[in-house]
Formats: sequence, C-alpha cells, structure tokens
Amino acid sequence: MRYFILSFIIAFTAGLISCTSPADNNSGEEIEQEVQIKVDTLAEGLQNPWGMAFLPDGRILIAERPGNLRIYEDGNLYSEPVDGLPEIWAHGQGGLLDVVLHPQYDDNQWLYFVYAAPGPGGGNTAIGRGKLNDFTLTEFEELFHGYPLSGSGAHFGSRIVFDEQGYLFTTIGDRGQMETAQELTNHHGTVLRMYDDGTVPEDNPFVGQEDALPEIWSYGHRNIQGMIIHPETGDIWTHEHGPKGGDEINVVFKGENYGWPLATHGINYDGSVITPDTTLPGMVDPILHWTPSIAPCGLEIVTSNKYPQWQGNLLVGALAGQHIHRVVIQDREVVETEKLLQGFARFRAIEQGPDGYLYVLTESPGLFFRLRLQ
Ligand SMILES: [Ca+2]
Repeated sequence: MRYFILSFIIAFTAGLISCTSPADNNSGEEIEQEVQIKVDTLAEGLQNPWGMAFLPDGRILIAERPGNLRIYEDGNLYSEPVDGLPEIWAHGQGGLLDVVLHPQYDDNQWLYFVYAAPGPGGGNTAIGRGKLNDFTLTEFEELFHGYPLSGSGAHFGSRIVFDEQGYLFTTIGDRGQMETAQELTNHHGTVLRMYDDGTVPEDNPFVGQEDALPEIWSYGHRNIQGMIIHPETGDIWTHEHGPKGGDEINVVFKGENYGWPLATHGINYDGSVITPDTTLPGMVDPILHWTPSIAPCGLEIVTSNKYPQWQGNLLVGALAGQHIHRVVIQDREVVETEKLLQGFARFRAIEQGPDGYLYVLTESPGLFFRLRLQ
C-alpha cells in the first residue's frame, strides 16, 4: 500500500478567478480542500489499462489497450489474459478500449467491448459482445464498425454506456480529420446511439435523412474518452480532448452539433489558429473548457457514501495533466473544481465499484488502485 496525503489551502475565490486566473476557462471557482486521500494499490505492471468492469461475483475485468482482457480476483491479477477476443487493431491510440456489462447481465451474461478493429484500408472503432466462460470469451459477435476505415492512428474515442431505457451509446473521435466531425456522412466526431444488438432506433435524429448515418446521436466532437449517464437526471455527460487547449465537458443532446472544429477554445499544436470562433449560433457550448489542456480520459459521478465530501461530483481523469479533476456541478453548471493527486500518474479510467469505492487505472506506471478518504 502506498499513501498519498494531501493538504490544501484556499487558492482562489469566485470573484477573482475570471480576472486573475492565468488559465482561460469557465470552470468556476477553483478550490483546494483539506482532504487526505489514501491510495490502495491492487495491481501493478498493467500495460496501458483503459477500461474496467465489475462482475457480480466480485471479479473485475481490466481491458489493456494492446488487446488483452485481464481478470482481477481476490487480490490477484491473473497473468493469463482472456482468450477468444476479436482481432484488435492496436494502432496508435487504437486498441482494446472500454468493457461494460449489459444492464441485464445477470440474465444474459453479455459483455460489451469497444475497440479498434481492422479492415480493408486500415480500421476504425467497433462494438462487439461476448460471454465470459472462465478465461474464454464465447459467442463473440461484432455489432458495429465505424465508417470509414482509415490508416490513421488518431482519435478512436471511446467509451460505452447504457441509459435507463437500455440504449447503448458510444463515441468515435474525428480520426485526425477535423473537418469530418461536421459531416454526417461518416461516424467521425460523434456520439452514437443503438439498441443492444447494434441495430438503429427509429427515433435517432438523422434516421431517414439523406447523406446522414443513422447511428449518429450528436456530432461536432473531437475525441470523447469519458461518458456517463447522470444517475439522477439521466443526462449524458461527456468530456473530450481539445487540440492545444479547448478540452471540454458537454451535456449531450439528441441531434445537436458540439462545434468542432468551427467553434473551439483550442488552437493547433503549432500555435496557428483553427477558428476565430469559440461559440457559434446553432452549436452547443461546453459546460466547462480547459485551456491549457489536461487531456481528459475516464469519467465518473460519485454517489457512494464512502466519499461524503464528493457527493454528486464529476471525477475526470487527466492524462497530460496527471491528476483527477474534481468538478462540482449544480444542474448543468460548474460550481467549483479541484485537482486531486496531482503529479501521481496519467489517469485513464475512474469507476465507482459495487462496494462504493472508487477504482482507478493509470498508465506510466500501469496501476490499478482504490481510493479512500481518511
Ligand atoms: Ca465543442
């Protein structure tokens, strides 16, 4: 076990942040609280761990981006990975990404995966499902493969969530071709909605529209690697990577355009301007944006009584930022934010387990651990 004890002071007040903060953001009051965080390391030596899922019997599945699904059970991470996964395209940012249980897992045992899958001309993000039998995935079927395939290693997304009605939502990034995020003829830069068997609901916003793909729920996103259904409101909350600056938190609504690359707070990595506009009519502004970027990945909303100080807060993993960003929200607005475990590692995933504890995956080093408050 290792201990990571932090104590804080008040850093900013609400009245000062807009005129004195060096960061150009709208994140509200930036605060630092007196809190002590204990990190219980459960497993080390993971290779680019990306997603996790909690089985009802207590086992925990960990997806490693190079293409391995690992099993953690009773304090032990099995070295043997699960057999029977589909062909995974571990290419650039692509590979095995998220793993989730079907909402009726107890009845049907379906495990869902989002991953980069290869095909003619390269690959793209795919959704598939299978059933775990000891160390073998059986009955695997691919349900969806993003269009078009390309050789790009950039911006695959992705997460999977199911909403209360059982619809499956997933994300695909702009695949490194920013202008395509505004086109509905491809899956780039989108949130997608489908039934649990991969078919398209008739009430999706672009069904029947010429030159539009029917799975699209929202578009104009750059690269979403965090998505969650708010447990009280049912809203879909996402965050996405900006380029240099302009990382965003959004609430995603049916058929809406989230602006990329026509409206953004970010600029190109070489410093050149992408667009003069940070907001445009007909496009949805972010709830919060980070400039400079923190590179967000992994998103959770705290509901457990294990963390009374963080009730209802968003926790955002930061890769480049190497911290967990705690975001206090009220309705659809940000009240205040705080950086936790700053400098600890690159944070990839955060999830509240069935026992109420928060479980975290980091890379460099590849750790699996549990957070506790003292
Ligand atoms: Ca946006």
